[in-house]
Amino acid sequence: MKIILPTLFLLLAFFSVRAQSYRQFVKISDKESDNEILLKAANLVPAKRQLSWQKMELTAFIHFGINTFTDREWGKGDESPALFNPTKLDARQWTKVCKDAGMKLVMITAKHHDGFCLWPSKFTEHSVKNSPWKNGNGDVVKELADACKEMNLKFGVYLSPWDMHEETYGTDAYNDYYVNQLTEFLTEYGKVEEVWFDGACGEGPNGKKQIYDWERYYQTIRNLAPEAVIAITGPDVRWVGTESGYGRDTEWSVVPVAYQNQDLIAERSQQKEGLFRPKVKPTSEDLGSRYKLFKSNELVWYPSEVDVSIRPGWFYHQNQDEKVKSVNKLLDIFYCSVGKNSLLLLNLPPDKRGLIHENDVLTLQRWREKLDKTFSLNLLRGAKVFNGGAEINSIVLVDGELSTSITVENKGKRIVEFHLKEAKTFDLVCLQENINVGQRVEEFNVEAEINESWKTIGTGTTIGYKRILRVDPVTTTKLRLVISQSRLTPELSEFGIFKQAE
Ligand code: FUL
Repeated sequence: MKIILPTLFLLLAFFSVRAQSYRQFVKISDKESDNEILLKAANLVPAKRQLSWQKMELTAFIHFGINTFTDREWGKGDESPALFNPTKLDARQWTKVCKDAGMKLVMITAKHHDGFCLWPSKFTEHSVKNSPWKNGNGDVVKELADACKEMNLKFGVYLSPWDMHEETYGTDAYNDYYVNQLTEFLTEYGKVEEVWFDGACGEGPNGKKQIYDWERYYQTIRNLAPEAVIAITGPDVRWVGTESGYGRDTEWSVVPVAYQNQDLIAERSQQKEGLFRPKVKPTSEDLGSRYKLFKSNELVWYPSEVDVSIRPGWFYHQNQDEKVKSVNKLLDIFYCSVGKNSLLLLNLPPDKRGLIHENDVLTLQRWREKLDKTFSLNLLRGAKVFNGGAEINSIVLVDGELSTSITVENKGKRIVEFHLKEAKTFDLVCLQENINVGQRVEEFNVEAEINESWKTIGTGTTIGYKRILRVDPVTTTKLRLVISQSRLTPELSEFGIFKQAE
């Protein structure tokens, strides 16, 4: 007993400290010093659902609906369901294309701003049930949910809060309608892992705008789908602020709580049809640097998602068949989203047949081939690794496992050095921080030994979940990472060098 009680006490103390320091949200009082604030920021971590979401890296958006048939980007809400008539709809083709491209989740616009529902909702007549497709017996959402299960893909839903068709829009009854639809969705189609709330908010059929009961929507999701992240006008995933495919160079997953404000998000979303250019320049705004944190009184783990379409529009338009983004453009987008501590949500809009068009499929295949070739081999495998001058187990940084990491030692400078057996040529440097314990690195250099002296070949600010630097091709046997500024001891999880496929 003498031993057990103190041990129990110690264990309890340990877990309560952990519980205190490992969390997604923290308040800051006026009395706290800058250092205390930084420590708090550095100890924030993703929730379990945010971590699984982040690790997916690539997800697919499917914009499909009445607009596909009217050739519009935004409907008006008065379209007849009779227009919805795909001739060859095959959700398995969508999931195969997504799986082959390396996507981990597929998210469908179950309802866009026009209010037309791709599933036979009990709460409205404005749905596939009144369309000629499958004589009104079809259910696009079910077909996709089933195809995702078969392919072992996660499933997500975009349910536009803005509804130009629903008569109750603009009244309290609309919040009931919306919650009913969410409930239908989250109870009848298996597991949903992302719910995407659009920022666009306009007038309904009565010319009124809706006051959304966000708290109730969120609570419904937390009750029915606790593992789902709620994105954009939601608490778990932040919209990067552009629809261009390009994220920020400095991307913090810890930001002031103010960035979760729904009105702010809505205001910055596109508010006019056809306006696809970013309202916020991707690099113009610094969200989570020290200066921003010091002025804030609440901080939160709120990671960024980059959404972009493979075509100029979100919905399919035949006249954009030749405007599918090129393989190189998509690679650039990959490096500037996944490679900059964001997740990429790439839109692949099915055509009037109900299939992802051949041009999009071909581009995606080529894109995937290039990515696979590029990342098939981490050229650092087998290298000796030195942390603060001492040799360490060489596997940890190349094992592809986020949760295994090293604490980068501070011996005057924080340096991790790599010695290769033979010279290698590379033009990509890929770094990951162990975000299980937080995001900490604020500034780093990558240096290579060239003609017996160290030369900086790349520099960066944040790393976070993943940072990929594109550098001029370098051939060397020795390279090192120098972390010049960090909020707390950096925990480096992965380090890789790769050569981009020709
Ligand atoms: C925007 C919408 O207005 C677009 O139509 C599209 O759905 C995009 C993903 O979000 O806010």
